[in-house]
Amino acid sequence: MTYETILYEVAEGVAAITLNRPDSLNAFNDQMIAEMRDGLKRCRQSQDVRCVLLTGSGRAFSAGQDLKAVSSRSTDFSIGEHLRKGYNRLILALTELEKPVVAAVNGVAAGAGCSVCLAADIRIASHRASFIQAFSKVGLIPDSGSTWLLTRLVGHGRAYEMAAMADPITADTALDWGLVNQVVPHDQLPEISAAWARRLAEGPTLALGLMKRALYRSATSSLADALLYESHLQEVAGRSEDFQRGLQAFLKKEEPDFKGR
Ligand code: LHQ
Repeated sequence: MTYETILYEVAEGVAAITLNRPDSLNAFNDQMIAEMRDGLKRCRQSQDVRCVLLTGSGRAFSAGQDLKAVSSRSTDFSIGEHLRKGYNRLILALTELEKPVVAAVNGVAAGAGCSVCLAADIRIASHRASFIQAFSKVGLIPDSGSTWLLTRLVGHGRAYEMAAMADPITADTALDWGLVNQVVPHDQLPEISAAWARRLAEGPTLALGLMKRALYRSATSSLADALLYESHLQEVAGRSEDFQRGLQAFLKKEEPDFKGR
């Protein structure tokens, strides 16, 4: 698939996916959802990709669903079907990808654009970034995973406030609430987020993928189940080449050269 609404580049183990419809603040139309899903499939399949870096071109990360595209649909357009066939699969492609996903939030992330941010594993925000659960402004409820992901990140009270009020949350407040990992000066965002992504890509990415799976699963399991699941996944990590490399490097007092296998 050739892409018209996203940019896709791989370098140094990092696949950079840039949402690229800047005139509409990178709002998602059907084509952009499909291209992003295809890009994530490539990331999953390629051994050259050990980390994904998401960002937006222009002044926004993403303004969410393209509302102009929605308004031009016929009256029997089903939002539920649209979500099930598009965004739900996109969000699961991000959260089930067993590779770290970093979002470099370069500007406003609204509606489903905010949900996509929340589905990343690490969020680095420009000081110009803001987060808007814009759904209620158009009479909708949070979707594309926001009810689940946002509540787990910031708790019910703040999630409800964001969803009901739909006010922009600044980067500094987002940091204070645990919604982002770091806030950086706008002009340093590309460099700093790329450094995070490269560092993750050089890490024990097999283990980073397994821990992502375990962390998501822990949200819906008992402690006893989590302990059992950890022991299964640790069995896998413990048989990896990376564990041997890590162990030998520790004994030799060297930096490990992890391969992600
Ligand atoms: C846009 C959009 C946009 C199209 C800005 N669409 N053009 C899922 C399934 C199905 C149905 C519905 O929804 C969903 C999930 C959702 O995502 S619902 C939530 C959808 N998103 C929103 O409600 C956010 C709408 N946008 C805004 O509130 C503002 O644009 C924000 C606060 C993001 C930015 O405000 P400003 O910085 O003042 O920019 P602007 O409003 O002037 O926008 C710049 C341009 O981008 C403008 O186009 P124009 O031709 O006039 O220059 C906007 O129309 C366009 N744009 N968001 N979602």
